[in-house]
Amino acid sequence: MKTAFITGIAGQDGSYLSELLLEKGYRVTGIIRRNSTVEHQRDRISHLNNMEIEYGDLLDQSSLENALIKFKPDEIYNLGAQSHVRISSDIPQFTVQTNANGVLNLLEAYKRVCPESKFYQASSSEMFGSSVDEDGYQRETTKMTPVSPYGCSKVFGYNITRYYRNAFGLHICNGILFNHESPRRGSNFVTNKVVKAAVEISLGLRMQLELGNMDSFRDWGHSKDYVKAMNLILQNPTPNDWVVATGETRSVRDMCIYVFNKLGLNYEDYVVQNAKFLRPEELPYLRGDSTKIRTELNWEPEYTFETLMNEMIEFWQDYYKMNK
Ligand code: NAP
Ligand code: F7E
Repeated sequence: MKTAFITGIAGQDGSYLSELLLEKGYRVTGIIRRNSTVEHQRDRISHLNNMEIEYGDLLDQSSLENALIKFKPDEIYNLGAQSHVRISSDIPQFTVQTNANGVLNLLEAYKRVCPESKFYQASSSEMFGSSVDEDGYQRETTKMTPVSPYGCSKVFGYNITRYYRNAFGLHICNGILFNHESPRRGSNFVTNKVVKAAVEISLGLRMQLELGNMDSFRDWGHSKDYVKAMNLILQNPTPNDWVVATGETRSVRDMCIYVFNKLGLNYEDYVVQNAKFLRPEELPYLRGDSTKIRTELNWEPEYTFETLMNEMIEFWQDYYKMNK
């Protein structure tokens, strides 16, 4: 039985990855942060049994070392992060400490305690920032010109993991994942914010939805498909870096049109812009070329944009049926 150790285990991806690895027969372990209210902290993983979870923090290296000594993992998935791009400009230092120094803390603990394990780093398409190749895609070779504290912190995580791989011969891989969503996505990210609000409007529970920039484009996939890629990436005998994306891009406006139409509504009657949701610098366009992982590791997403959105709509409709 293989043991996996996951930081960010109670986050969106951590929860789907835990499900996948439990199904595959792994022993699943991880850390969660201390929080002043414990009630909702494990909501995304409370349906899963047999997980071994300790308190720990990417900012507290002793907690990372203790966890690795205790669990002796074969595979480490570093998913813990301050993952909200707009909020990263409100709390830039915390973002960089967690997403950059936190990676270094975990790498040092890993190198000392269990260097024979494999290490997955959750890198992001936000690292490409304003760079787009001439054919309109971002891929493994695209220049990285990040446009947010979050993007800058992830570029550090990407470079420092590559350094540890090259310098110390460690089995470290980066998944450069484009946006991926699900009903478990935090509802201050745009997909779940739009779907939740549109369902509430359709049920007469609210009148309006305030958004920021509706003309930025994103390549949206489903978290369930993307955690399969994370696991596949660590099974490849040679460590490497991989872009994971659908290859399709849509604007926030296109997404609103789809979701509101599906509920029999016209988004223009309900959506207004509020400058507080605009970003100091916007990343206008993301579209990933995932040819490498598709051809070399046979990864294919099962969800389409439409099935992803439909699942999220159904989730909120069921939620309000149960919580009238
Ligand atoms: P998420 O739902 O925000 O989960 C992040 C997790 O990290 C949360 O459980 C959070 O715990 C934990 N965390 C935050 N600060 C921490 C710290 N100092 N020490 C330990 N844990 C900490 O994000 P996600 O969507 O699952 O994303 C997973 C990873 O993939 C992140 O690294 C993200 O940056 C990266 N990524 C995501 C996407 C995407 O589209 N979802 C795309 C590319 C890359 P709390 O609840 O206590 O804050
Ligand atoms: O924004 C626009 C916003 O916050 C998407 C993270 O998982 O993916 C995610 O980062 C777009 C942006 O995700 C609102 O300006 C308009 O153009 O859902 P988001 P993100 O910033 O792309 C990357 C790959 C990650 O790695 C990150 O961890 O939607 N937008 N109006 C809005 N966005 C939000 N959140 N709220 C609005 O009201």
